[in-house]
Amino acid sequence: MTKKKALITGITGQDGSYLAEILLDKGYEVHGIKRRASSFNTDRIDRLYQDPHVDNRNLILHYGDLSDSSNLTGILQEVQPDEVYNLAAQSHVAVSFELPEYTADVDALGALRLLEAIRLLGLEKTTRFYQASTSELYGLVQETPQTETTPFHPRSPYAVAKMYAYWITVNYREAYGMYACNGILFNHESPRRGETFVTRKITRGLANIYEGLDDCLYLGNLDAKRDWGHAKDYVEMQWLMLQQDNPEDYVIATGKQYSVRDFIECALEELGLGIKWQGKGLDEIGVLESVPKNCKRKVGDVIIRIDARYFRPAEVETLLGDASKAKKQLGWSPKITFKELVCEMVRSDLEHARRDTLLINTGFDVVTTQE
Ligand code: NDP
Ligand code: GDR
Repeated sequence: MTKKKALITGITGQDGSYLAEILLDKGYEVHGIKRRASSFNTDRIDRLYQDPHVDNRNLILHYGDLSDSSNLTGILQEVQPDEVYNLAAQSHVAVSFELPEYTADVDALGALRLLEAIRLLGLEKTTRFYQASTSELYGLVQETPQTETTPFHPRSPYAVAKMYAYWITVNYREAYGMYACNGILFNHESPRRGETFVTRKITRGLANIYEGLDDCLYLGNLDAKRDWGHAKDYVEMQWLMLQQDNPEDYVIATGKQYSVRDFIECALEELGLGIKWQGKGLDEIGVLESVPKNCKRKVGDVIIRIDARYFRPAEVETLLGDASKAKKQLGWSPKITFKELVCEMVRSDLEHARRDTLLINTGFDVVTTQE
């Protein structure tokens, strides 16, 4: 039997790495697009690496970029994939205010370039397409919880670009009969989450503080509320959406909401640290109230401060998803709880911090940075 072929854009990112793993487990031949960079950018998938000199590889990487249509067309022509997962994006909401045009090019037109390449190559009846859509589309929310029918009101260049990608996916489905779907995914995290998203910034920052590698964590809006799930649970859904009789769009969420502050408190609990919040607004601080024996910090240390630079020109204050349609039609429900997610991320970052401490203690130079 011939193997199914999948092409993943954004394979080097958080979701791409988990999706590649599950597709390889399912027996797919997985092709991924990686960007040319001046240093290695494949750490999340290095464990899956297969030597290009070996025959019958199941994981094949191609250099590419969503801003280059000739490159994308060439890869699609060569691979002739059964399924395309478009996960590549400039995915940082705050950064999109600084790079609005680039974000539009990659996140909006990138999806169009792929769809158009599929169509021009005559693959529109054979290649299925998944678009990584986002709860950021809801932005200034019109109803709670958000479902597939909740109106959109994007609040950032990122979300506006993703709104184009959402609609162009729907349009190619309607216009050309393509099997093309949007997964409207709410925030999902893991130990592989990029270090500048708030969850990973918190778990990594607090682990470094615990180990004495850093003094203080600087954050923005602690009262923003999100519906946080685990990336592993969510990539299974991305695959399921392409295995149905008919292409449809689905919300993927846990249906539970926590604030950034709740996330911090859960992470502190896992570390055995107690803090008290003092002050208000930009002057709010988190002061250590209790520390376990092996922690390198002491009671009274200020370990959290607010920095205005982390506030966005337009904020998404609250998101909460209703994934009833996915539960009913696809039989999906998330398995990993909020607490399990936070604990897994904290434990993983504590391990990294301990490795760095070991290196420092044996004379190596280790620099920890925050952004
Ligand atoms: P990441 O930021 O971890 O990964 C993004 C991927 O896109 C990386 O592989 C990156 O490459 C690649 N990429 C960026 N720009 C380009 C480009 N110009 N051409 C080709 N590849 C590019 O994101 P996630 O894995 O967290 O998210 C996956 C997708 O899902 C994204 O589209 C994101 O917007 C969307 N999404 C994510 C959610 C989440 O909570 N994680 C929720 C809803 C939607 P490199 O490694 O070289 O930087
Ligand atoms: P988000 O994720 O914008 O929801 O987009 P992020 O983790 O960046 O922010 C979540 C909330 O936390 C607040 N916040 C901070 N955020 C960051 N990054 N850094 C801080 O220091 C900080 N302090 C407070 C933010 O203001 C925000 O309210 C993610 C991305 O993965 C998108 O690609 C995806 O589409 C959405 O999730 C769903």
